[in-house]
Amino acid sequence: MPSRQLPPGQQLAARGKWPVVGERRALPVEGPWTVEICGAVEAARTWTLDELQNLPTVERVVDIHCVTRWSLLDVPLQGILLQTLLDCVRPQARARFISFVAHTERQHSTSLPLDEALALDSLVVWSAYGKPLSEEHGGPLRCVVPGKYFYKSVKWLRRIELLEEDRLGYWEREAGYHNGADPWKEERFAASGVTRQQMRRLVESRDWSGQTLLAVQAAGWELAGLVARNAALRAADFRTACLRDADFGGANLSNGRFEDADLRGASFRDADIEGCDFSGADLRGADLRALSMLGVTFVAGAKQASFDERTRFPLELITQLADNQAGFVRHQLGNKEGTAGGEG
Ligand SMILES: Nc1nc2c(c(=O)[nH]1)N[C@H]1C(S)=C(S)[C@@H](COP(=O)(O)O)O[C@H]1N2
Ligand SMILES: [Mo]
Repeated sequence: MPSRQLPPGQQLAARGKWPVVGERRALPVEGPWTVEICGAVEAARTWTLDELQNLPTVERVVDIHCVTRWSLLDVPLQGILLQTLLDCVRPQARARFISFVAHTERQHSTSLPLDEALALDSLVVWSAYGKPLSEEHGGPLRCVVPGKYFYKSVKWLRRIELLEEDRLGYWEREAGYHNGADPWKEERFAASGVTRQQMRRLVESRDWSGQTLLAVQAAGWELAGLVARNAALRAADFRTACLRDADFGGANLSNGRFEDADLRGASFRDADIEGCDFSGADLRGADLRALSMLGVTFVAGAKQASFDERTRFPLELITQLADNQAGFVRHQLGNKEGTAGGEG
């Protein structure tokens, strides 16, 4: 068991598995990997990976907390402190924010107040668990900002910019991720952008297909037969709602709250349900052939999701669940062997 506590709402990732989240690869580079520091600094400069590795390196053991609710404790890393690099370029007095930019198609980035990034002992890292970082985890070079949700840790780090004004990162801008990102305060998502009037209209129409509705507050609502195909519904609150036969096919429901919801006959086919909480939900006859099950909860204390022989559950996704969740699901499906869960 871990010696330290997990932040609220987090669970340990399945043993020995480090999930891959977001982009999976960098753009190709010619020659050696480089990283550049520019912007509000006295002496901008670029290092090759080799040159970096000849600066004073550090080894750190850090905890990783993804906003989709999985955590890894005690990850041994090797790299260099951000402070060491900044000492070389000397930030100007007007530099108040720092932006980390990836070498990827969408120029992925994230940002932090400069003083926070330094106070947290941010690292630029090339090795984890004693091995060079794999490409999917950001190799050859990524950022690790301990003490923030992992979306503040850019993979394939290519450029560090010192800024006077903040520049929102990719997830913060496109997905409404909270710019604070403190896992101990559960700063997961910025507030909902949906007005009450909009919500009333949505409830009447029952058709949310293709819409982007961040952090919808629909706890306790009567939404049977809702059609929300391919909708972007991150961080929705559907606790105790009636969602019988709802169609969430292809929707993005990451971090959704479905505790005690009535989801009989609902479809999550090809939906993104990472970080969803289904504890106490009625999943009889539901279709859970989702894209991924990372960080999904089906049981919390006495609150258990109910399955029946018509519940469709892809067996190959069970291995993505935390150990206790996987155990619970196996038990549920095992009780109905031969009838449910034959999607493996
Ligand atoms: N370049 C880049 N960096 C990124 C992301 C991304 O999509 N692109 N996703 C972030 C998110 S949300 C998380 S949780 C971690 C995932 O890192 P991992 O795949 O090594 O677990 O990377 C972060 N850094
Ligand atoms: Mo994440």
